[in-house]
Amino acid sequence: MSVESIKKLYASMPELVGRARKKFGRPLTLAEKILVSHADNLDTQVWERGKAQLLLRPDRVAMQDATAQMALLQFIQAGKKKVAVASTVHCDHLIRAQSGARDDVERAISENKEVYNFLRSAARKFGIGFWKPGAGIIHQVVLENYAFPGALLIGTDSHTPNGGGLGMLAIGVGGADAGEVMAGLPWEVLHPKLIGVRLTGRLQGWASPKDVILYLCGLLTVKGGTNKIIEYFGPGASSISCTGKGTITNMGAELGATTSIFPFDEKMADYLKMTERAEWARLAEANRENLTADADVLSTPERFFDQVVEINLSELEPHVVGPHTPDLARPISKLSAEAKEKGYPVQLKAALIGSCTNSSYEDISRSAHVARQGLKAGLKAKASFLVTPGSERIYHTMIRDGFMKTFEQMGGTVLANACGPCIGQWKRADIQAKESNSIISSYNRNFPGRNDGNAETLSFLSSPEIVTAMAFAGSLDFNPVTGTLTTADGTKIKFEPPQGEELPAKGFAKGEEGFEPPAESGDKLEVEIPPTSERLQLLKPFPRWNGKDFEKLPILIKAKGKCTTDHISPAGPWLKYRGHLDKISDNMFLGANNAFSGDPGKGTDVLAGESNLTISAIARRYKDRGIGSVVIGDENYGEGSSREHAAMSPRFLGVLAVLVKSFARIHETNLKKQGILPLTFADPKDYDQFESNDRVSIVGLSALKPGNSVGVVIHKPDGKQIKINANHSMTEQQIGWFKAGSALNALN
Ligand code: MIC
Ligand code: SF4
Repeated sequence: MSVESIKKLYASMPELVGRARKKFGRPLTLAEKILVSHADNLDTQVWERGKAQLLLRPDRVAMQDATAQMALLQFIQAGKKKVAVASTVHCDHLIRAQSGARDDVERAISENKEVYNFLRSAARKFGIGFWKPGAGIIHQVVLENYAFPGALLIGTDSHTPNGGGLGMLAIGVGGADAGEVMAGLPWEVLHPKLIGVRLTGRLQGWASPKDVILYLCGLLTVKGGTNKIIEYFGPGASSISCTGKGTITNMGAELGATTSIFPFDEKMADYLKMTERAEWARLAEANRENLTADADVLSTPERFFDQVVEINLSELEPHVVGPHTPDLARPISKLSAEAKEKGYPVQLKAALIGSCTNSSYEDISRSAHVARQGLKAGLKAKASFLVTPGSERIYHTMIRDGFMKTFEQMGGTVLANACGPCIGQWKRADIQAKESNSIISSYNRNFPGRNDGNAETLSFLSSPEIVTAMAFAGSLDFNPVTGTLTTADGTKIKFEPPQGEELPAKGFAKGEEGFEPPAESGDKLEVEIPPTSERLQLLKPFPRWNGKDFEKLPILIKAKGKCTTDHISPAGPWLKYRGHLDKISDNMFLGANNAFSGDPGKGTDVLAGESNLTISAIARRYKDRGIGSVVIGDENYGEGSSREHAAMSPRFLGVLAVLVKSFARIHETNLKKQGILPLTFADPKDYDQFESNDRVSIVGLSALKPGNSVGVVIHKPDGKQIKINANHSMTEQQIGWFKAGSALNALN
């Protein structure tokens, strides 16, 4: 961000915030101040939480390599010469963790050459900054270089809210949203409701910022934040480091929240100064009033938030969540008994720290303090111990301050500054295929199959310091807060609570400069896509709606239980096809549980009566016959990531409507953007009415209006018809996308 653009935003805020206060007739929360300061038109905008669509002007767009491919392919379709908003691409998701940082980055560069060349050439041509492989994980790099209090950023990754730790609204979106904003359009989002979280007290002992969000995951559940912004405040907020705040806002994605934010404070100013942005800190200090909530909001929050939660940090215990979902939370003191009761494998095969969520200097120094205690007592890690630094700065500071050596001495491996095992880019040799086993990490996601492609891996999440202690124990049956470990000579050791520093006393060490600026003028530059590429494919527009109702469609799959984007479009080995819609579509629903089949990812071609086929194979057969299909789903369908492949593949393979009990925000928008009808049952119990051989009609489509319900007819094989109602949340404009075949078609 240039200092000029920050000055410009801050100069505009007092007037806009003042005008909004008058318009609303009340004081404002911080999130509201930032929203009104980024309104496309403050006066014509309707401000109704949970109802209105906001049209906003983001300050910046960030894209990671796995989603940037589709974002840029869609931007190219819009036919613009240059991006209209400051934007960056970050190469982090495609690096596979195998044998350590240096080798892994080199291997990735050769394996992903075509993709990196495409991203680099497109970035150069269209005026986008490019962070090369190994430079760091998108959210850390954004925090270190671009995030600033009061800003609005959108990013093609669900953990973009990490920037909320630095007082900004940073929001995860699909690639189509990013493409449109880069093309100069305002960004549209449902006006979120507001949850206020009031923090008091101060974290003690083993408790860390991670525990704030793990506790909240248990309290609010993975659906609890949908279409809501979580705004933290209260005296406890300023006791948490800036990067600790980032951990908390990052993982707000696990609550399904639109984003999370902390108010500007000294910790943020310190972090800005430490990352060579003292001038930004000074500007923010001068604009403090607009970077925090109004006084009345702080004193009587229940009048201004839709929901208020109180957390006393002094009483917060370290937590562990999982397996399989981040909202299965308990304090660590309850873990051992629960593991035994539920029959989880107690042995821990791997302990992993770092990732975009938890690789700050504070995290690493506290973990190293635990590691040193174990080493001093003569212990070595019993589980395989992997460390993922978030950025070049962190990596080199870890070497300089001796943390790296400590982790290696305990038997750990330091991986590349990239997503690695967090996104399934992890080549494990320590377990057999489908072997049931437990692992623990300081990451943010733990859906089945997420880390190693094995749905039988039970993945637990905790703070990095707890994970480090657990690496020594190699067992879920250990509570480092109260328990002891026995060393080789029989002595017992009890760990002291971790100690660390929030920021490095000597400043951050500098790594390699991983940034490549765009060309002055991109007019004569070409975007590199080899015509025979297996990794990239230019997009063809999806067909327009033919104006007719959907008649008697087969059900492609009835997803049962949790169906995240990892179930719909798994990552890991499939990441390599993120730029090739046809190829990646072979992964469609591979992880999903089908109510009509015993095997995940499998189903029946009901037209041919043939079972045990992959869902994508069935969809391809229907498509060849020119027949569309519907998908039925459960609660919070599409939870998890921002990957729009989970909407594009179904669209590409002929899915016309997705009918579920409820949707996760980003996925619902992605479906709308790609021209699929996203519907929710008026009565969730209707989910039970759908059987394998039914056909489904969706009727009255030409009368589609905002707020209207839609008729659905279930045709039973014996000719019986059941009529039910479904709702949609489409605006007039979004109905236009549906009719045009996609949002992009509607642009042209
Ligand atoms: C994730 O954490 O699931 C990812 C991988 O970062 C995704 C994006 C993707 O699928 O590329 C996300 O969170 O949006
Ligand atoms: Fe990468 Fe994992 Fe962070 Fe997603 S959550 S950006 S995969 S490190």
